[in-house]
Amino acid sequence: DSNPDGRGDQQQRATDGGSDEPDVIDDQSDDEATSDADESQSAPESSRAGTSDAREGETDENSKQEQLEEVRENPEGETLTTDHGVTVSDTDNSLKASERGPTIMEDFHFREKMTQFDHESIPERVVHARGSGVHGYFQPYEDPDLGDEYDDLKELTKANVLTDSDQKTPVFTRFSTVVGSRGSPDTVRDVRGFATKFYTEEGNWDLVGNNIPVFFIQDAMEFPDLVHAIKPEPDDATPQASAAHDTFWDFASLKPEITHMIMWVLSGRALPRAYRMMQGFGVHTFRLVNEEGDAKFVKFHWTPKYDTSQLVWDETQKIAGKNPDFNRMDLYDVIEEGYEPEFELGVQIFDEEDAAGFDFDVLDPTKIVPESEVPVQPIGKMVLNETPDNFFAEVEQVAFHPGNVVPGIDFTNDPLLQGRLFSYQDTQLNRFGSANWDEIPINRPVAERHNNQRAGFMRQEINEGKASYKPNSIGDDYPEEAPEEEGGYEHYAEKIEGKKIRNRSESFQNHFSQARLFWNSMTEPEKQNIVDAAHFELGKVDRTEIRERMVYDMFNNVDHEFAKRVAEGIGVEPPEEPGDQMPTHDREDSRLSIEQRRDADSIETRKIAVLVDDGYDSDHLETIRSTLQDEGARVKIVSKLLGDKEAENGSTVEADKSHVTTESVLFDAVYIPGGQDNVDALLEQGEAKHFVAEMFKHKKPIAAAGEGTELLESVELPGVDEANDQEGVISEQGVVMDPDGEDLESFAEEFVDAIAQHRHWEREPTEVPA
Ligand code: HDE
Repeated sequence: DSNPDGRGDQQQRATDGGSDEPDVIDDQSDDEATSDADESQSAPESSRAGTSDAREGETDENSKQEQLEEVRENPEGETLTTDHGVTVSDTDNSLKASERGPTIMEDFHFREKMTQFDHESIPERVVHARGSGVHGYFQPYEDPDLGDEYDDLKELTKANVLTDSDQKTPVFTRFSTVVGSRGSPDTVRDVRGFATKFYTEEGNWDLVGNNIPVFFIQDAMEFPDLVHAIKPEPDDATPQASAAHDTFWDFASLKPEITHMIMWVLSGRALPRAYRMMQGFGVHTFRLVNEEGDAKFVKFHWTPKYDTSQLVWDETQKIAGKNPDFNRMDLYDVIEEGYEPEFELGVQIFDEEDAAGFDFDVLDPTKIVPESEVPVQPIGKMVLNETPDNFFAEVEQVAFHPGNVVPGIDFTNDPLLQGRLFSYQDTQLNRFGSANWDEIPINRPVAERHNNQRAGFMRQEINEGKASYKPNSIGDDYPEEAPEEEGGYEHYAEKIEGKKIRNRSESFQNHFSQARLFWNSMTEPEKQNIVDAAHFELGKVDRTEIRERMVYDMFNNVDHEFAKRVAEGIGVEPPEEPGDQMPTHDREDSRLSIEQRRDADSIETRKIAVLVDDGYDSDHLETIRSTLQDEGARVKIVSKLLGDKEAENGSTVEADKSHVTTESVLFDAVYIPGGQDNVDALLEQGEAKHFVAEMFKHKKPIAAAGEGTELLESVELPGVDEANDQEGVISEQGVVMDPDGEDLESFAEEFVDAIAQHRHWEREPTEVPA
C-alpha cells in the first residue's frame, strides 16, 4: 500500500482541488484466450505489493482469508480418496462382473463419482447470472473531508467499517451483467452489477449496487415484469443477453419512469471497458445513523482508480466472439500480474430538509441526487488484490442480500429497496436449497454468530447445549440480547403515519427531467453513441407501434432533436413538435459524461500491441516498449505466426500472440516499429492492415516509427496526412508518427499521451473499411 496513512491520492486530490474523479488512469485490461500472467514484469513496482503475496503477507491482517484458509483443500502430493476418505486404487475403470461384463452396483466409487457429477450444477441467478468476483479489503480514510457541515464521519454513523481508518475490512466483490445466462458474453450492452460483501467485525454488510446510479422501475412489484420483458422471449428463448427485442421495448414504451435509465443504458455506461474501470452506485437512498440514533440520508458511490472507460459498440460485438470472457479475464489477469484495482467509496449526505428542497423524491430510485446539489465526499478506498481459488465455491456461491446491514447503516422507504429486502433472502433459498446458505465459507461472517437456529439441510455448525429457545433457564438464557449501546442493531425509529394504500406517489411522477439532464450532459460523440444505440436496439423491434411509442411518448419528452435523430434511423416519422411533457431546462452536469470525467493522466494496465515481423528495427521496438512498460502499460508482441522474430541487427523477440489467436479489439493501442523488411512483410498481411484500420475505426491510439508509417499510409486513415511530407513527430487524432524514427523520446511521449486519452472521438467514424 503506497499510502500507509490510508489516505489515497484520489482523496488528496479531491480535497485539494475539488476534483471528483479518481486518480489514476484508465483503462485496460485484457482479454485474450490465454492468461497473460507471464507479463508481470511490466507492472510497476509500486502497484505490485499485493496479489500473490496477499495471502502470505496479509493473512495475519485479513480475518476472512484466515477463516477461508481452514477450508482450503490442496491435492498436491496427496493420494486420491473417495468423499469418505477411502483411498482409491483405480478411478478409470468401473467394477465389472468379468472383463467384458456389466458394471456392478457394489461399485461405491463409481456411484459416488457419478452422483456428485449428476448434482454438480445449481440454479443460476435469475438475474446477474454471469459474473466474476475477487477478494480485497476496504479501509476508511483517516480524516475525510466532509465539507463545511460535518467534521467527522463518526458524527454521522456508528458503523466502524466506514469510520475506523486503522481497520482494513476484508471484502469480496462480484461484478456481473444482468440479463445474460451464466455462459453469455461479457461485453453485451447491459447494466453491470457491483456487489460488495464487507466482512465487518459487526457482521456482514452487503452493498449490492450497479454501475448505473438509477433503475428502470420504481416499485419492486414491477421487477418480475421488467425481467420477463428483457430476458429471452418465452416462446423461442431468444435473444440471449440482449434488450434488443420487442418484449423489452414494448414494456419500456409503456413505462415513462424507465426513460432516465434507458438513457444510461443506451450510453457507453453499458459497455464498460473493464469491471475495474466503471463507477458503482448503491442506487437507493440509505440512512447513516449515529450513536444518538440521529439519521441522515446517504447515497453510496464507488469511483475507480482506473478511469471510467467504455468500449465502442462494434468492438463489443466482435469481442463477444473473439473472447466472450473479456471482462472476467481482465479482472483476473491484472490482479495476477500484480496490479491492484482500487475504488474510492464516496458518500452524498443530506437530510430531510435538503430532500424536501429537491424537485424529485429521494425515495424514487429512477433519480440521482445531482452532484451539483450534494457533492460526493470520498471516505475510503477498496483495494482488490486476490483472485479466488475456486470459482464455484467463491464466485458462484457468494450470496448477497441488501438486508445485510450493520449498526449505523439503515434503509429508507424506497419501494424498490423494500422489495429487495425480501427477494434476496428468498432467491438464495432457491439457489442453495437450504436456509443454511449463510454457513458456506464465502458467505460466513468473520463476526461471531450465536443463536437458536440449529438445523436445516446441510447444517455445518455443531451447536452445543440443550436450550435452543428463548427465554430459557437451562442455558442461563444465553445467547443474550444486547441493547443498542452494547452493539444491538436498532432500526431507525422513523415515524410513520397513514392509510394502507396501493398506489404511486405524486412525487414519483417527474419522469423526464433527469433524462434530459443526462442527454444535455453528453459530448456530441456520446450523444451520437446514444442515437446509434437506439437505432440498433429499436431497429431490432419488429412492431412499428412500439418504435413509435418510444419516439413520441418517451424520447420526444426528453429532447426534440434527439427524438428526431432516433426516428430517422428506425423508419418512424420524425415528430414535428417537442412532446408535451418535455422539460424546458438546459441544465447539464459534466460528471455524468464518461469523457468529461476522464483524468487521462496515466496508461497503467493498458494493453498495447506491437506489430512485428522479421527485419524490424530493434531500437524502435525496445525504446518504445520500455517507455510504455515504465508507465505501467502491458505490451504484447503480435505477429503473423508465433515464434521468434529477428531484427535488422540480428537480435530477436518472441511473439506473444499471433493473428490467428488475437485481434485489434482485444487491445487498447497499436504500435508499428520501422525496419524495411518488417514493414514489407506487414504490407503483405491483410491482418496487419485490418488491425490498424480497425484500431482507427474504434478510435484507439495508433503509432508508427520510421518505415512503420508506410503501413499506416497503405490503410489511408481518413483525415491523417501522409507522414513522409512532414518532419519530426506528427500527432493528429490520436495517430502518432515519427517518419524519420529519430526523435523516439518525444514520439514516445506523444504516444503515451494519446493512450491516456483512451479514445479519439474526433475521428470521422464511417469511412474506414473495417
Ligand atoms: Fe437485484 N437481484 N433486484 N438489483 N441484484 C439479484 O439476487 C432484485 C436491483 C443486484 O453478484 C438476485 O442473489 C429485485 C437494483 C446485483 O450475486 C435477486 C429488485 C440493484 C445482483 C434480485 C432488484 C440490484 C442482484 C438474483 C427490484 C442495484 C447480483 C440473484 C426490487 C442497486 C448479486 C441474487 C451477485 C441480484 C432481486 C433490483 C443489484 C433475484 C426484486 C436496484 C448486483 O434476488
